[in-house]
Amino acid sequence: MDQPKRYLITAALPYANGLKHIGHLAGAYLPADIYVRYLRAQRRDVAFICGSDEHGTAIPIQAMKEGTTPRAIIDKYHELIKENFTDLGISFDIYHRTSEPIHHETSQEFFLDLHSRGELEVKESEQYYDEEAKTFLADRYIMGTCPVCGYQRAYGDQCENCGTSLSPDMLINPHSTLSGKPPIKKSTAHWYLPLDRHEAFLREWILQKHKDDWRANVVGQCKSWIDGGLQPRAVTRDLDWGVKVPLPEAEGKVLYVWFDAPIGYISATRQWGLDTGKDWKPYWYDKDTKLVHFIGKDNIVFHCIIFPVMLKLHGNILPDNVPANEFMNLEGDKMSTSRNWKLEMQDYIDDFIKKDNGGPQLADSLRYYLTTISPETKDSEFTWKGFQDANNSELVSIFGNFINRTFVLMHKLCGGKVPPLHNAILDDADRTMIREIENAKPRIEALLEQYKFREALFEVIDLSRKGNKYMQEKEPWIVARTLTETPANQGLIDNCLHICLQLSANLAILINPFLPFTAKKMLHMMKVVEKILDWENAGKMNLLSVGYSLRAPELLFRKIEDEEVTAQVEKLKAASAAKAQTEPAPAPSGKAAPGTPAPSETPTAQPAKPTIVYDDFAKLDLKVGTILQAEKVEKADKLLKLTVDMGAEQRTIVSGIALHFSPADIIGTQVVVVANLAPRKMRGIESNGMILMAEDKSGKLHFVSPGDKIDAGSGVS
Ligand code: B3M
Ligand code: ZN
Repeated sequence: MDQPKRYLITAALPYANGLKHIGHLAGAYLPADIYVRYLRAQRRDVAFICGSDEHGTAIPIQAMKEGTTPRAIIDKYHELIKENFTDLGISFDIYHRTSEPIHHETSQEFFLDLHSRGELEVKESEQYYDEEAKTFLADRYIMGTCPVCGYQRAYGDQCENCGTSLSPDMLINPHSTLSGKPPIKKSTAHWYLPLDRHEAFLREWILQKHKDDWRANVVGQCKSWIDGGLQPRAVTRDLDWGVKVPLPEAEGKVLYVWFDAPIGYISATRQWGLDTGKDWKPYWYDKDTKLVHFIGKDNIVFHCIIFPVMLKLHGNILPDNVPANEFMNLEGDKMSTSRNWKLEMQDYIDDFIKKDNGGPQLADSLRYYLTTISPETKDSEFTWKGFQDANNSELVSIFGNFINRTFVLMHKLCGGKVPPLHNAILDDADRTMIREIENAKPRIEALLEQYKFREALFEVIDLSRKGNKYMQEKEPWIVARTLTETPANQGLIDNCLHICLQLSANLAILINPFLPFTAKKMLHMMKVVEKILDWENAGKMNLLSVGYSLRAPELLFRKIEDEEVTAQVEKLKAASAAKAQTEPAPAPSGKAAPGTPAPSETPTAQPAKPTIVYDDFAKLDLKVGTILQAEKVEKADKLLKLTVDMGAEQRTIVSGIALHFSPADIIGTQVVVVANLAPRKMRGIESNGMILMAEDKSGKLHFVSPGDKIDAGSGVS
C-alpha cells in the first residue's frame, strides 16, 4: 500500500454553546487522537485539526438562556472545552475558533469563489418569520413537532429525539422560540448549493469508489440521501450572528453555519501554517494528502455529501475516509443534555482526574473504557459498573499487573538490571512468546489503519495477557529457590525476565496511541527517551539493553472502588431528577439521540402541556381503525404506509413506527386514530390521520387498542 505524503486529520468542531459529554469524546475526538498518535509514532507528516464552531443559532440561543451575549458564550465555552480536551490527552495541533477573522475571510472567499463560478443559485422563497421579534426564524429559532417521531420540541434543522435532519417547513405546529408564537411566512432571498447537479459525482465517488473501504453505516446513510433525491441546500440565513455573506445585495444575511463550519477546518489549517511556518496549502490541495474526518453519525451528510461537493467545486482534495461513529448511551438511556442524563468531560475531570488520588492515569482509564466500548458499528453503552470492571479487571489486573510483576521480579531476581538472553537454553514457551511480540505489530497496525480501534486495543491487552500467562508458566520466583543447588538456573530466570522486559517496552509502544499518559510513565520506569515509542520499534526484542538499570516499579493504574461507582450513578439520577422538576417532561424518545451535538433547549420554557377544558378535548375526532395493509416507505427507514379501515372509509396513514414493527405483524391490529388531523405529506405520500402510540420505559412503542375487537369506525371518547 502506497503511503500518502501527508495526513490531515480533523475532528468535528464542537459548538461552543455548552460543555461536551463523553459521547462526543468517544464519537469523534478520542478515535481521532488514537489515529493521530499512531501516525505520529510512525513519523508521518500529520496535522490534527479541531476548534470551536462558534456560529449558528445554537450560540445566541444559549446566550439568551444564560442572560449574556453570544460573544461571552463562545469565549467561555471555547476555553473550557479546549482545556477539557487537554486534560484528557487529546493532542490537537491546533484548536482554532470560527470567530477568528482568518476564518471569516477564508469562508467568504470560499463562498465568493463558488458564487463567481456560477455554482450557487439564488432563490426567493417564503420563510417563517416572527412578527413580534421582527426576525426570520432559521434553524433552532423555530420548534415544532417532528413529523417522523412526534417529538414535540424538534428544531427547524433537526429532531434531537430521532436524529432526523429537518427543515422548518417539515415541523408540525411550528412556533417561534423567541416569542413562543406561531410564525407567519415572509418572502426572502437565499443562496443555494444545488446538490442535485452533483448526483452523478456523489454516486460514483461514494457508492462505487468507497463502497468497501468506508464503514457500512456511512455508505448506507449516504445512499439513502442520494436515493431520496438531492435538493438544492440553502447556504445562507437571515441572521445577525455568523459570517456575513460577502455580497452587497445580501445585507443582514450570514452564511449557514454548516457552510462555514467545515471551512473552519481549512482556516484552522491556515492558522496552524502561520503558527508553525509550514506551508498549509498542500494539506488541502495536493492529492498526496490523506484527509480523514472523524465525526459522530449525525454529521455524516455534511461531511460526506455537502462539504465534499463544496471541496470539489473549490478545487480541494476530498476526504479519503469519514469514520463516523454511532451513539453511546449511558446507564440504560440515551445521553441527553435536556434531561441531564449525561457525563460531561468536565465532571469526569473534576471527580477523577483532579482529585487527590487522581492524576492523568485516570484520563487513561476513561480513554481505555471508551475505546473498548467505542460505537464503531452500532450504538454502545457506558455504565459505571462497566467502567469499573474494565479498569479493575483489565487495566489493573492484566496490563498493570504484568508490568508491575516484571519490574518487581527484575529488581528482586536480576539486581534491577536488564538480564541477558541465553540463546542456548531458550525453550518453546520463550520462543512462542517472542513470536507473539513480533506478530502483534502488523496485526495492530492493520486494525488501526482500518479505524478498528476497539479491536486494536483488545490486541494490545491480549498481548499483556499472554505475558502474564508466560510468566505464570515460567514461575521465575519458584526457579529462584533452586539457585543454591543449581546456580545455572539463573539462566532460566534471566531469559524469562529479559523477554518480559522487552515485552514491556513493546507494550509501551503499542499502548501509546490509546493511553499516552501510561506510555509516558512506562518510559520513566524504563529510563528511556520518547524516541523508543517510535512505531518502527514495535516487534523488536532489543529495545532495552542488557545490563541497563531500570527504576523501581510504580503502579500504572489505581482501582476504582465500589463507592465511587455508586456515587456516580446516584449523582446522575439526582441531576436528572432535579432537571425533571424544573423542566417539562420531554416527549417520548424512540431511539438514541445524536451523540455529537450538545442539544440545547429553547430559552422560552415550553408549556408542560397546559390544562385544557373539555371543549378542547372534544375537538379531537378519535376513532377505532383496523390496519388492513402495511408497507415500508421507500427511502425512509422509520416510516410505514398503512391502509386503515375506518368503517365508512379506508384511510392512508403514514406512521413513524417502522423501527418497532414489521409490516406483516400488524395487519389486523386495531388502533386508535386521530381522524380529524389535517392531512400532511410525508415522503410524497399524503397521510390522513395519526395513530396513537404508547411508549414504554425502554423506548418501545405499543399500539393503543380497544380491549376487545370492535367495529372499525367506532368513536373513542
Ligand atoms: N458543530 C455540530 C456538532 O457538533 C457541528 C460540527 C461541525 S463540524 C464542521 O455536531
Ligand atoms: Zn424526531
